[in-house]
Amino acid sequence: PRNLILVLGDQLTPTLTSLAAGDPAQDRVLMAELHDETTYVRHHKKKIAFLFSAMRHFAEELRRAGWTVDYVTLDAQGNRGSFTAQVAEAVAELKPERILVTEAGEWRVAQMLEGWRTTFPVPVEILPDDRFLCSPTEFGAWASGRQQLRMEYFYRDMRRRTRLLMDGDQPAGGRWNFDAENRKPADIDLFMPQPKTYQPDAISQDVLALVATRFGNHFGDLLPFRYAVTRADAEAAFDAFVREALPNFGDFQDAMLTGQPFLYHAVIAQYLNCGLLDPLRICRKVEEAYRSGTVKLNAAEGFIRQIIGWREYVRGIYWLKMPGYERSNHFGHTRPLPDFYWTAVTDMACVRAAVTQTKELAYAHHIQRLMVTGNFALLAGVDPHELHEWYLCVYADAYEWVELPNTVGMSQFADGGLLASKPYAASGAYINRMSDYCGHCRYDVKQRTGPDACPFNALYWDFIARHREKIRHNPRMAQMVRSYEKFAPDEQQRIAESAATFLASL
Ligand code: FAD
Ligand code: DLZ
Ligand code: SF4
Repeated sequence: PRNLILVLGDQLTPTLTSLAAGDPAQDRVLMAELHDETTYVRHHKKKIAFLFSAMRHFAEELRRAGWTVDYVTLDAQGNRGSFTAQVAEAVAELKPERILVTEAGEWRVAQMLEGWRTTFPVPVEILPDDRFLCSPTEFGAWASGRQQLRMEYFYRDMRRRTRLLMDGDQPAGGRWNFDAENRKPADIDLFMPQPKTYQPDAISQDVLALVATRFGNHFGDLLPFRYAVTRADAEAAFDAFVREALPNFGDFQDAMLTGQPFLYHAVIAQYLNCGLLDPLRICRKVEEAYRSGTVKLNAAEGFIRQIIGWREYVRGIYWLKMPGYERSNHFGHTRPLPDFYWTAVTDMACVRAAVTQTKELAYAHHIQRLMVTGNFALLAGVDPHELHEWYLCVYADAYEWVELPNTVGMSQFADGGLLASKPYAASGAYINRMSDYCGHCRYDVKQRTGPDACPFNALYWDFIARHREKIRHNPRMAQMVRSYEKFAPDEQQRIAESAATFLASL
């Protein structure tokens, strides 16, 4: 072949730049299921099964489009276990004129690709990934010279650039952001929509058998397996979301409800992040739903902000700060990750619900990740790097470029406030307001200290106390520091003791 085109597991997009630069008649595509990629963290079984099945279906899609694809399954004779070894073998065997690859999503793999320029005997061409709106270079230019990075201003630029929800040069509805209307707790609703599910086809069945034998000791339940694994099915799942759940997406974005893992969320990040869905295309569909009157502006705007705002912004921060960002630890936290992050065995009903559904589905929605598991780890002083590896491992949508800034920056404030303007620390009162978990809990959310008090309460005030010198100057935290300092000394004492007793029991 003229070109050897390597397609990575999260590049399942037919318009990918490396494919666009190639020619099906002359080039060879290489895709591989690799031991190293499944174990740099020991990913959830369902995540591996999802990605392998989506990769195999994509290889079929490429073959139908006329490409010759060498697809190396995990159990194939010639499987070499890593990108570098697999490509080295293909180069030796096929003697291509050059290697084409679209830039990698994560720093570790990007370094690997760069290294090939000197180690392989053929030229390596690394092409930009145009599935994102804002390139790392453009983000760097936006960030340089700013005192403070704030998502909101980045987002407005992306709205202007994409023309999404714009009326001339003004935002639709006269405001950029309708988040203030999105703070409602959810009620039990018999007609709660559910994400569209799919039965495993023959390809998925093969993958499920492989994952069961090869990754039996990884975290999480493999079955039932209900994710879409083709572009067409992922699109249909998204269309169903737009019809059924999007109308309520904004209103209940921060809500949590027992037995309802999905609420009005889209459950599409796993499809977007491996390339089955295109971010701009789905945002255009959402704008269309707003323009045609089927969803309100707060829902459409809230959704589009997550995609062209948050998703692009965290990726920009990732490339701006890597390498090194993964070791950020502003508060100097060192506690090992408690066992219940893996077992779900805890009396805290909110944590139990989040971890249980994570095991079952490889999914938890944003507020569960941020305000339950993330918040608990922050208050308990868990080592942010260990927590980062947990999030990277357990969610079907987790890739380092998006997971790391969300964990280290947004949820742990470990970057000292680069990404988020204040630590997302909260006591049980927040969880009680946004969910029905506390009603099912053995702890009392109204008590601050003592053996029956909600652990989040003492831990929250203890966190404020321990770190008050670091957070006192944050305008959004100063009030909490003052409140703590107004507590009587014996109350402060009880807080410290309650927190210490609970932490010692972990
Ligand atoms: P919805 O709530 O329906 O939102 C729609 C889409 O918006 C998502 O699919 C996603 O693509 C995008 N989005 C929303 N919030 C964010 C955000 N903060 N950052 C980036 N994109 C966002 N998201 C990942 O895609 N991968 C991760 O590994 C990941 N790890 C996270 C770890 C922590 C600690 C936290 C607090 C958040 C993390 N997120 C991650 C962001 C967010 O929680 C998920 O994108 C979301 O829960 C996915 O579910 P959904 O598709 O139903 O999203
Ligand atoms: C996450 C993942 C997993 C579990 N397995 C593979 C694989 O077997 N083959 C592959 O090409 N990619 C896999 N990936 C994605 C990569 O680890 C990595 O996240 C992306 O290539 C982004 O750089
Ligand atoms: Fe969680 Fe505390 Fe409520 Fe129990 S009482 S569910 S631990 S917030």
